[in-house]
Formats: sequence, structure tokens, C-alpha cells
Amino acid sequence: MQAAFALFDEDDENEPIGSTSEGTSTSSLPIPTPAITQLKSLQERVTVQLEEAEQHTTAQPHAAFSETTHNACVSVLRRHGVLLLKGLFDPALILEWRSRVLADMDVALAAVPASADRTTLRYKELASRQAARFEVRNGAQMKAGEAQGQAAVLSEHPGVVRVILEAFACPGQAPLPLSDMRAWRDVGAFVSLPGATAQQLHADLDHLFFSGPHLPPHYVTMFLPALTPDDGALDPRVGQTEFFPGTHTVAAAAKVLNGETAPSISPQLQAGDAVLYDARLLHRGLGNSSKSTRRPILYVNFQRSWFEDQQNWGQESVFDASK
Ligand SMILES: O=C(O)CCC(=O)C(=O)O
Repeated sequence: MQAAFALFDEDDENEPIGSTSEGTSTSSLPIPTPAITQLKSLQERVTVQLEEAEQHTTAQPHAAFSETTHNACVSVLRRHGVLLLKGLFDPALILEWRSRVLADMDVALAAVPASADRTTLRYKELASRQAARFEVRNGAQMKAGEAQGQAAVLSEHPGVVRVILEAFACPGQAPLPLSDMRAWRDVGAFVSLPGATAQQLHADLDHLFFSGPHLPPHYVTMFLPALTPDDGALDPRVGQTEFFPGTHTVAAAAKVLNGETAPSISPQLQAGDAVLYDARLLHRGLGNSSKSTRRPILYVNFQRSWFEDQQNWGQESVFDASK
């Protein structure tokens, strides 16, 4: 089963990429094996190449997608539970958000009472994601970015919104109307600090039902890595997020959680690139063994309007705790 992810074409599970009629010949001639270069890697299979006009340029920022791109995105997200889009956003915008996140994190960390265990913090502005990893939200700089409309630029990307509305519907049915989706208006972030170890494999949300047919996603997260090649995006020591494509189904996730090996990808992405993933997909943040590079990832969540995330974000402000 593992090979099926890596070797077979998107549109036809049974057709190895690069196979030709010669490849299935029954003659006594040696059967030509497809050249390794013809086999798409798993990462390529979950990546939709944006057309030039769809990538961010100063002339045309954040454009809608062509029908071809749109259909490919919906198909990849449904089938693999994860979709990579390179060059989607203006790197300058992402880097501005990065500065906001790091500034807010520093201020919040400085306010944490000295006696507090930094691996279990649960404040309104700062939560631990195990040692040397934090989730940052609701900070003053980030709120200022939202007030200036900079969060809406991310959460209202016309191409992304249309893809998610269609992925939320059952295949063959009309895309959902915008009123059936709630995009969080606030941007959040994860930051792994030097010394962070790899996270436990996890999904952000449970399945709604653990039996019955596979349902469309009810929650999709967009990750926006926020490093450039100049400041560590391509340095493997800084770490990436590891995703396990296909594990957004109950059966595939159960196998992996029961110890079966499964193919994964750990794409080295840079500011401007985006990952959309079904919140039921297994993934984890890898460790950060760099000397001094902090690895921030922004996120924006899109959910069905009826869904309530039961995870409790801390209610107490770190600034009240420090008084
Ligand atoms: O740090 C990462 O790459 C991902 C973090 C993550 O998935 C989490 O904290 O839930």
C-alpha cells in the first residue's frame, strides 16, 4: 500500500507514472522499468504548481485560480489531505507577520512568572506546545496587523477560499456557499526555538465519526512558514513540519498510529509558500537543532460554520498572571 502513494498517478491509482505499452509488454524482451526521473515524488504529488499569474507578483497580488489549478487543488486536498502551494503570498507580508509574532512572543515570555513551568503554559497570548515550542496569538502586534486588514489578505485569498469551499462539499456536489464557512479572522503562529525536539505525531482534530464513509473535511488549516533561505528556511537543522499524506482517513491514521510505517514529506518551504491540510491529517513539528534560528509558522484556520473547536485556549492573560 505504501508504494501506491509514491508510484501511481493522480488520476489512476493503477497506472504507474511513466508506464508505457512497452512497460506492460509480455514479450520475452526485458521489461523496461520507468526511469526514476519519471516517477513523481510524494512531495510533487501533493504540490500544485501555480501558474505565473496565480503566484504573488507586485502587479497582481493574490489572484484567483484558473479552473485547472482549482480542480487540481481540490483533488489533491481531498485525496492526500495536504496541498502545497509555492509562491502564493507576498513574502514581505509574511515577514512582517513574523516580526509581529516574534515581538509578541518575546513580550509574553518576559511576562511569564519565574516560577511557571514553561512546558505547560496556557495563557491567552501564549501556550506551550512541549519544551521550546510555543503557540502565539492575541498579541498587541498581531492585533494591530489584523486591524490594518493584514489578516484578511491571508484568510480571504480568493483561490484558497474557493478550493476549501469545494473540498468541504461531498465530491460531485456543488461547492458550499461562503456562509457555510468560518475563516478565523485572527492569525496565529507556532514558534519552535533552538533546542526543540520533534513533536509527537498528532492530528489537530478528531474525526466526527469513526465509522461509516469517509467524510469531507470540516476544518482546514493553512500553514505559512515564515523563514527565507537567507535566514534558515533551507537549513535542515531548523526543522520543518512533517506531514503524512493520506492519513486524514480513519483507516490510514489507525495504521500509522498502530506503528505501521507510512510515507511522509517534510517540505522545506519559505516565506510566501502555503500548506493547506485537513485538520484530521497526521503531522508533527520536527526538532530545531540550529544554534540560534527560531522557526515561526503562521496559521489561518477555516472551518464549517456549525463546527465548534472544543480545544480550550487559555482564558487568563499572561500580563494579569505576572501582576
Ligand atoms: O512546528 C511545526 O512545524 C508544526 C507545529 C504543530 O503542528 C503543532 O504545534 O500542533
